[in-house]
Amino acid sequence: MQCRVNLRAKLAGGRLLHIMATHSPLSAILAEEAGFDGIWASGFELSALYGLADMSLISMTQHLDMLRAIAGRSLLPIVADIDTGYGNAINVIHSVSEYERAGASAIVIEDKTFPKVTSLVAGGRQELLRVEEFQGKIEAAVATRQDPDFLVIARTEALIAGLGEREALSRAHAYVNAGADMILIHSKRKDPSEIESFSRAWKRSVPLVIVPNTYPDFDAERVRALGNIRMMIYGNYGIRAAATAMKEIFRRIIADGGVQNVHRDILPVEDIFRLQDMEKTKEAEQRFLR
Ligand code: SPV
Ligand code: MG
Repeated sequence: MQCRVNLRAKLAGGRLLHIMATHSPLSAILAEEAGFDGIWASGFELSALYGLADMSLISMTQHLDMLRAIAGRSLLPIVADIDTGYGNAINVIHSVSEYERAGASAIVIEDKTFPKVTSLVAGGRQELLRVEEFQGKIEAAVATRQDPDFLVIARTEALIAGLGEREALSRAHAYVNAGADMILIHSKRKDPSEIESFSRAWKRSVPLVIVPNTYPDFDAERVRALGNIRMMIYGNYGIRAAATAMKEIFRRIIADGGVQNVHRDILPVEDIFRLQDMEKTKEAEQRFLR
């Protein structure tokens, strides 16, 4: 049996890791084939898949079910976006054991209050937890994990909430002191200035994670130059890519009055059979159906 790639070992290799957002096993298979280092089990993407706002409306069970399905079809390490941890430190204890058992290699937990509001929406209500309370949640996550290689990544939304770099740094220090393996620093500025400045000011050995959704020009070369960012999560690119393709093809089918043109521009069904592992199923039919 093949084993899942060890994320902590991959990080120890020293390379900047590229983690692709997914919302389904199919998108995870495509991310693996494209060559990503890991998968982001994104709360935003799964909410969007259900046609819902990313505001703690998707339950832990729904997110876990999808993560299990993804883990069943990809051996890439999965970084689980558990939002606020579904409640207080007691909820975090329950979620960490569930996510670890489901096959996640890491969780990202953010310092917002439950229910959360998605980070990037204009005018979003962004309320942060007291530092001590969030430290308790990190400590609960660290104490609960069974596998020492399971990463607990603390995400501060201080910049998203407009509280500035001092507050972001002070929270990041407190979260490292509570045992976080990495710090995710999120920003919704259209340029990477906040992230660059935070990264330069960050002197701890614990590495940083970023989600360059609103500052897409910040590419791997620029990120590597800073030296302490070790993971880039492409936070909503899976669902946006899927929606872009569906929107355009659906529009053309209506405009053309049929599928006579679009069929040339989309994957043939044989490619979907391959993604479904149809060959293996046919072999099993030959062998077992009598
Ligand atoms: C997600 O993908 O669910 C994220 C990233 O948390 S963002 O939507 O940019 O906050
Ligand atoms: Mg999220």
